[in-house]
Amino acid sequence: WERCQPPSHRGVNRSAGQGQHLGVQERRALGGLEMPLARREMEPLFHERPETGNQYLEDALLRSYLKTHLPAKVLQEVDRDLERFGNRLHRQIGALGWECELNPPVLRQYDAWGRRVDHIVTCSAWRRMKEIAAEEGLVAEAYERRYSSWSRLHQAVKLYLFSSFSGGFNCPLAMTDGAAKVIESLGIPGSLKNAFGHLTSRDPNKFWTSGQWMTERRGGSDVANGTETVARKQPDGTYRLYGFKWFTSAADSDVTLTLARIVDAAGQVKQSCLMGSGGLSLFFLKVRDEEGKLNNIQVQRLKDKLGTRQMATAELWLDGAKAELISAEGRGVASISNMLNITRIHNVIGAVASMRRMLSLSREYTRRRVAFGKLLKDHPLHMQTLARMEVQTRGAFLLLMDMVRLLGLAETNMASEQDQLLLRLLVPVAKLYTGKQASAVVIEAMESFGGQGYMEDTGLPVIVRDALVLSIWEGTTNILSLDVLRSLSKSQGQAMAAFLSSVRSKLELALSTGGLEPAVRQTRAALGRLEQFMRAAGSKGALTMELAARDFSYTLARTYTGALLIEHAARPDASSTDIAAARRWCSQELCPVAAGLDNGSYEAEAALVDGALVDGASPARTSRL
Ligand code: UCC
Repeated sequence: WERCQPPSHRGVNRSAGQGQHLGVQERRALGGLEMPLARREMEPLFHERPETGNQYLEDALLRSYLKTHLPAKVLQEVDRDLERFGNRLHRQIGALGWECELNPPVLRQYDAWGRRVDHIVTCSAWRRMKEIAAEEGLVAEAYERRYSSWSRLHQAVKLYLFSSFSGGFNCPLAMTDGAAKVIESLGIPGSLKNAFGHLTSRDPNKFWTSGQWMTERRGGSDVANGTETVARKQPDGTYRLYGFKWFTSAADSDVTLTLARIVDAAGQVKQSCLMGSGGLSLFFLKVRDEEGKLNNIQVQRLKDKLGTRQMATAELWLDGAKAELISAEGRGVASISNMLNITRIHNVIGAVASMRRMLSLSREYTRRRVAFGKLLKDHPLHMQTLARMEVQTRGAFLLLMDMVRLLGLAETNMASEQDQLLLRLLVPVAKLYTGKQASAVVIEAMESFGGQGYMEDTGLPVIVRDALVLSIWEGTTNILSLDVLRSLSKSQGQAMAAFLSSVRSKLELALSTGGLEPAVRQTRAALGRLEQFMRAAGSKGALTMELAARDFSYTLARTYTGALLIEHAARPDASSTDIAAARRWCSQELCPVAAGLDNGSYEAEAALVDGALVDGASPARTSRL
């Protein structure tokens, strides 16, 4: 059963008689038509459904990556687990994911007797996903660390396989993982031990999911200035939160982390909080009590979103919700950034998974669909389009793997200082770049199905809609570009040095591999131009770096990914397609920020023209007036 396949209870079951129709179609394509025209006109149009199987077994790049990097013993166990999981996704989980799509959550605000209940009603498949997530250890795996630093990678690979079949359940898992990470980074204080146990449990009866309530009515990027929620301390040391959370994803979660400003009895923000970023502090709270009653929270409404409709995103009033302060006062943003970095990694997982899923289906379709007398796979232009998407997807996949490899090292105290700086830099780089790649690739892949790709009941538009959020939530492309700059300035340039040295050492290893010379040369040249840019930008003001932030981040993404593709293609058992992928990736503009500097895009004057262009006014005309 496949999500791409329309479910039979929607009235269309195409599996019966498939072979017969293929024969008809092929005969028609080859000109061997036997039917009278009138009959043919009445005959329904049958397209071949793309059939994919075990996504783990069918993912050659994933398997070659694991074989190259995992120690033999770990590989053996992980391989067995992933093959089993791949079968489960194919046989069971995919169908549940589609059920989640067909039965989105609804808000039941009142019971039959007029009492306010604010019950978010989810479907049984969504609830089953929660159990499966626990059974499969989709969060637990990362915290048990049975494979030391490789546990994080094992977990990430399972999530990558799960993502496109999860019916949106990857979202609460991202936040649950982020919450567990925050609690772990606090040293698992006694008061949160129980919660940590639930969030990382493999027992479906104990497993909890977490939300991440950050966004308020005044906006989601500038969290410090947008947060109006206040926290009042209670005699027992807990707090009561009052405010309005405007976007709360997976609002059916058991617990959440959220931000608020601590105020005194007179409603004044405490002085100690004003020291930190925006005066916010981080709180943990349970959404419901033991009897299932909401914790002084009202659900105003569910959001009407373009995609991720399987998952309840709500507007919530906090009217004295009982909460526990878990950060130092005023250190809320810095503390929740541990969660953000994890959810951003999950975002990358989702991005790569959606690209891979669409491409798998698209590739399959080329082997079945006949047009102009031959299969799509025999049309060179069609295959060129798919090959370009494949190169993007491979690059994004290797970037993801490298990032989770570094995360695994950091979490097991095996990361060097350079590794840690690199990880901090790569998270926003990968999040912003793969978000954009995913949008472009899934839309292109949808087009590769022709009109069929646009049909709801193929399931393809769902993947497209769900992928479009990836460049928005968890920080938009520009916000993430500014975070790239933040990570560089915070490390006083050390993160950049770690980046350059890592790229160079990957290129060194590839020097003796035939066929990779052009790619190595292009990447080196890009690094040289990047360094030139850094020197030139260093003598300019902050505006230059702000205007360059997006192009600069794209440059980091492209050069680093190029180096990873080269490294992968330089291994002894690499294939000719590994080399081709590296060469193609590196033949694009790897250093767009150098071109932007050369043509003055980052000067104050350019910013004025940007404004005028957007306003629709001519600067010359404006100045005459
Ligand atoms: O909640 C959402 C949807 C949930 C769905 C999740 C599913 C995803 C999985 C998908 C699976 C397919 S969306 C809402 C998400 N919201 C955001 O991402 C917020 C976007 N805004 C930012 O990221 C901004 O850059 C802010 C809020 C971080 C900027 O705030 P400030 O106050 O201007 O930040 P500061 O003052 O620069 O930073 C405050 C402190 C600093 O530390 P100190 O004080 O020690 O110098 C920063 O270095 O926080 C530190 N910091 C960080 N540290 C800030 N960002 C980071 C970071 N990323 N890593 C480490």
